Amino acid sequence: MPVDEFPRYPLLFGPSPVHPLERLTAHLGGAKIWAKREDCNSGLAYGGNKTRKLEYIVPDVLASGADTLVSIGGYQSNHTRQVAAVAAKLGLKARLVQENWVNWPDAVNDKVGNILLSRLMGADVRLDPAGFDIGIRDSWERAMEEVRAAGGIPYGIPAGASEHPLGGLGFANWAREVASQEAELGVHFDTIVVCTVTGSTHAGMIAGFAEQDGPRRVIGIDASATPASARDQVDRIARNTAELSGLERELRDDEITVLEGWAGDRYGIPVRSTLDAIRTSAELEGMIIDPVYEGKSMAGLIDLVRSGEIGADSNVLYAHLGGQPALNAYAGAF
Ligand code: 1AC
Repeated sequence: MPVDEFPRYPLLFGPSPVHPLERLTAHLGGAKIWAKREDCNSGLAYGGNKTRKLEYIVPDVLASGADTLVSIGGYQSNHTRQVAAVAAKLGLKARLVQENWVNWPDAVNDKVGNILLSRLMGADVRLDPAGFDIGIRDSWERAMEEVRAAGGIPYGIPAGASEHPLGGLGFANWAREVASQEAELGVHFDTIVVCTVTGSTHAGMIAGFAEQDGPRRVIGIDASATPASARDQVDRIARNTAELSGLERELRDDEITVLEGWAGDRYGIPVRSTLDAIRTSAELEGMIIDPVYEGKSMAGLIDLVRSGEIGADSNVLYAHLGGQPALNAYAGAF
């Protein structure tokens, strides 16, 4: 069934803004760069990419009769913060497993930023010592059991909502939104640059753009530092989402591009190019990006434009996914 026929619970202000990054474009001296801002997409706890995905999951939550959303991420998970916000908005409880995904020495890493916001919104936040993994976790399944044992009705949302069967639809719809914004602006974005970790943001875009005509590359920049698993996950979710949303052909392998080289050695640990990209974006555009996701995808974009891999005649749309609430946990890096 086409994506616009799926039930959707509105959580966004409307289409997220698209605007040119003129000083960054001039600085790099190549392709024209624009941004589409999921960091300004909603009034729910600063919004972000997961809020868009949750629009398609909430109808299923409401139909299930659940009273508790159960989700998982790192201490500085944007996803769990957005789940906490949606739970607050719906009058549900949130039980969050916050794993120690990033061995980051800042003493307030488990106290400020995303995790602080989740606590403020009344979520039951439990720290777990397990390290980074994008797959389905026992701790998350145990949390659901515990909610059940206490008489609650859990609704499980996996990390990044990515392994959820409806997790790709939000960004399949994003692709449609881009097409109508292109018509309004009179521009065609031949290249999309997006950060990839758990995969459903990137995968949804691939499935959504596959319905449209016109040459377009969707370049996922790996920030997981486990690019083989990230690529497998993007591939699988893109194909599932394409099938779910009625694409009448198989996706081609060349539609699934995950580039590595900007993640450093570990998820969540910024490297020199990450910090440079954060400063460049802040100093030239006043656009705040973060050390875990957008700092890495922006570093990729900068190198691809400078090297000419993205040609000077391109119009590039940079997907800002809204990771910046984690910044305070990284004060030591600056
Ligand atoms: C990893 C899913 C992810 C988050 O915010 O927890 N982006």
